[in-house]
Amino acid sequence: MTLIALALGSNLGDRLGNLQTALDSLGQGGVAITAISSTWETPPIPADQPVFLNIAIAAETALEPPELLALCKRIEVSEGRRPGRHWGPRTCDVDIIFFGDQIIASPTLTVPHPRLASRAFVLAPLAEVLTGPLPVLGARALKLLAATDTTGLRRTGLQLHAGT
Ligand code: A4P
Ligand code: MG
Repeated sequence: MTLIALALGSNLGDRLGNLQTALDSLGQGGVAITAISSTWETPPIPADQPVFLNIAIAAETALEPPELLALCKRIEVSEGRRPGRHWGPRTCDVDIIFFGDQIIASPTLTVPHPRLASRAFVLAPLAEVLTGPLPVLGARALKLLAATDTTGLRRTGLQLHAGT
């Protein structure tokens, strides 16, 4: 089993429902969720689209990285995500942040996620599920978060749960 961290985001439709469905599908697909962050409302980047709901999870899986990526992409498609513009609005985005302490640089998969350290919408939820030094990077998520722009970031009272 490998310890992994995923970041999920939604800014179209039933955002909370989309995220919960993604958690259910991850569970059914071989991802055993061990921690789920609070649900955060985050200003969109770029700004000309609806506000996002973002969460992070920690989990264990026996899947290999390409299998996990395929699962993430299947979930995005099954949630009705259509090909759109880069960084554009989406019903559901599932990104692999860490896969154990592996460094992966293939044409289809980059881990740790390349924009992790500059993104408050990833780091704020991540800091709740990975409190210690992060894999590969060594720094704590909270420390990295302090160097980012956290304007408009808001923890909602909504809590998601691991699927049944
Ligand atoms: N890919 C490579 N590495 C990874 C990885 N670690 N995890 C490849 C997942 N996928 C990875 O992704 C394009 C391709 O990246 C995949 O087919 C996969 O082979 P995509 O999800 O189809 O496209 P995208 O999401 O538009 O591009 P990208 O670069 O992944 O964008 P990000 O970094 O996911 O950013 N603002 C707020 N507030 N909250 C958000 O969640 N998200 C984005 C998307 C932009 N702005 C946002 C948010
Ligand atoms: Mg993505």
